[in-house]
Amino acid sequence: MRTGFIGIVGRPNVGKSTLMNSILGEKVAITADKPQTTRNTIRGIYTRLDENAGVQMVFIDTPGIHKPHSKLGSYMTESAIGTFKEVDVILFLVDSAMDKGPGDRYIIDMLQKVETPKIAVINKIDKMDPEVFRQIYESYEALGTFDAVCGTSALEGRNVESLIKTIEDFLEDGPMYFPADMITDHPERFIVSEIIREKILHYLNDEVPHGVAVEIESYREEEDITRIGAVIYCEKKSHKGIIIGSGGKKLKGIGKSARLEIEGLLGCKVFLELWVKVKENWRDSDFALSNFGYRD
Ligand SMILES: Nc1nc2c(ncn2[C@@H]2O[C@H](COP(=O)(O)OP(=O)(O)OP(=O)(O)O)[C@@H](O)[C@H]2O)c(=O)[nH]1
Ligand SMILES: [Mg+2]
Repeated sequence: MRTGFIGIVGRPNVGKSTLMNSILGEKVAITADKPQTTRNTIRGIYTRLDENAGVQMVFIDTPGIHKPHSKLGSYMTESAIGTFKEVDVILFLVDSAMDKGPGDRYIIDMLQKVETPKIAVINKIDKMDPEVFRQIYESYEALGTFDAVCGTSALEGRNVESLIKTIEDFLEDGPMYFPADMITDHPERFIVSEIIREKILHYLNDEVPHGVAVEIESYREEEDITRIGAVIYCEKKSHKGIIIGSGGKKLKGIGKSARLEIEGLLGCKVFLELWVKVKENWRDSDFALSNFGYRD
């Protein structure tokens, strides 16, 4: 059986989490049309059992690599870069925006120093002019840094199968790391807190969601319902007001859409209670970061 760990790295917002979900055929990582959505490394397991040769790929979706402005940002970028040497294959994702701008160049320079097999994945081909795609494709081939170059649409699932085949070529025989039916090894509580954070990212704009952390305070599984209490921490009093919204409307919307998705995940009825609290500058507090799980 061919098995291995595959790191998905790149600038923020290029579609790393969407690609991992598309490969898995299930949503494990949250996604949003905003940079710096993913904050931790998120593992997703793809297993295919064949009679002769099965495969298990453990994907590690990472935070977008960016110039950090807080301790949280440093943690995010460091945890992404830290995967380079821990995996068997690296997928470097790009899109057409800022093709090989300073952000991409910075990552490529680092990747050049790493021996691990590397695949450049040009994502979002669904909204790319074929000529632009051809140019980006050829420029990545010409770099000589990558062992293969692919184009995908993670959103539409285009070329995802062929990317899986390409990854397979770089894997060697090895042990199965996880049971065949396991899709992630993160606890449900973590996924639940991420779903709530995703809805906040979807409902709110500007700097508010970037300063939000979600902590699950209580989690009680009863016979026919799971009761979850979560605190949404934000950095400013004014942000608290925005999250709650007039007459509590925003928070209600966030809570309802989170609850519906959590019910789908857990397969049971969910009672979700949300509170909003202010914790000033938590993104630069070592104590808060480790409480929220943003430190090792
Ligand atoms: N059109 C198009 N949009 C895509 C594609 N893949 C991802 N997106 C969109 O791009 C946005 C960012 O996707 P994410 O998967 O959250 O990106 P990411 O690289 O994980 O972002 P960070 O976690 O912030 O680093 C979302 O709005 C996705 O729906 C694609 O193939 N085509
Ligand atoms: Mg992501």
